[in-house]
Amino acid sequence: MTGRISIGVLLCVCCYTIHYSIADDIQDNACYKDENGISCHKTTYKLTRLESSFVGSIKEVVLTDGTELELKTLSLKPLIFELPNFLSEEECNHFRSLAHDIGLEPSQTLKEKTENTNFNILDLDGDRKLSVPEMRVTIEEAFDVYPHDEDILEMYAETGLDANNDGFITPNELNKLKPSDLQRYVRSFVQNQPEKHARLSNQVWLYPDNSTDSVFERIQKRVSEIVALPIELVKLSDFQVVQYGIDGHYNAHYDSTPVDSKYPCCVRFDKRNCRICRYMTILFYLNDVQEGGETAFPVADDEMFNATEVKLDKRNLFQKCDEAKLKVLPAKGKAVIWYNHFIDNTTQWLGQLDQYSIHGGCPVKKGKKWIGNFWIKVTDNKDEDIKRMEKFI
Ligand SMILES: [Ca+2]
Ligand SMILES: [Ca+2]
Repeated sequence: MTGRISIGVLLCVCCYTIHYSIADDIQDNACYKDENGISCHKTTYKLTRLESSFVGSIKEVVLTDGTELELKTLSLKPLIFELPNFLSEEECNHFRSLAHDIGLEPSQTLKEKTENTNFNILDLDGDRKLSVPEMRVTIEEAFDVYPHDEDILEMYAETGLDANNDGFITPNELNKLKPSDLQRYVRSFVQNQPEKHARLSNQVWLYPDNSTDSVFERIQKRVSEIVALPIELVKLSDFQVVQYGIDGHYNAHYDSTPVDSKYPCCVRFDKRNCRICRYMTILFYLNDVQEGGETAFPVADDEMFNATEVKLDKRNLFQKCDEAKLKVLPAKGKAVIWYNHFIDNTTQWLGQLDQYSIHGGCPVKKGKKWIGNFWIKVTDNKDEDIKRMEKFI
């Protein structure tokens, strides 16, 4: 068995207002702010990160167009902020109607789409056999399907995989099952159980070829100003609108991937032999949800963070949303922003993935939920990123 062992490596809730202008935070003297957002001289490009000293702090921000916003810190690990009324009612409606006109399609994760017969067997405790939870997590990671422990036992009974019926799968027992047969079993298992998919929603990419409209341009500038990143970098972002119906959810996941020298970061929509790299996520709520649909961060500011425990017990938000350390309530126009990565000290560019940034969408209980995902994409190749940014200068 090829084992892979995964080892895990005073909330102050009060309101405190700081009068603040983003201009004070702009990268350095080589950057400036005008009605187009933040611009910098290309030799000085570096990533920046907003600062916050405690959870609950509120900064009042005035944008160049006069818009007044409140930036509230929701968590430090990962660094998360919320901004009520970041989008106007009209802007929310604009994105929804555009998404509707283009047409939304069922969301499918990469693992659901592709043949996967070369997956990791997750023997988390290293005892060279798979317990029921370890098999469950193996299936979750391989196929983005979330069975319950009882489903695993049913699978053993139906396939005869657990030959000696002791609830553990040894390498010998596992060898009798072909990966392609396991994949077939899992796909047929999940067919009529939509809640056991990692993700249940419809989605559409807006502006995939960088074509844009005046509303979107306005939002890009607003994002650039708020997060104090160059407008040219913000313009490299992807924007996706997602709609969740009743029971619609997205189990906890990372929006980005750990640094890995074997796989470079993907550029735009080319997803072959590369990994997805998104420095920041800016999530917009495009409507008010009647009930449910919170954005959950299972381990936000969790002093007891343990990567193995996250894998085993914290990702199934369809079942366990209430156990999340932080749940953000949807509200039309609100933006939630967080950092998926740290900044690399040497390059001042994309650094390590923040393991605390795992998050997802709780099931919608009543009504519909519409969101926009705005991902600030930064790759591990700064020079190439700058070349791509230059076409917007
Ligand atoms: Ca084990
Ligand atoms: Ca056995």
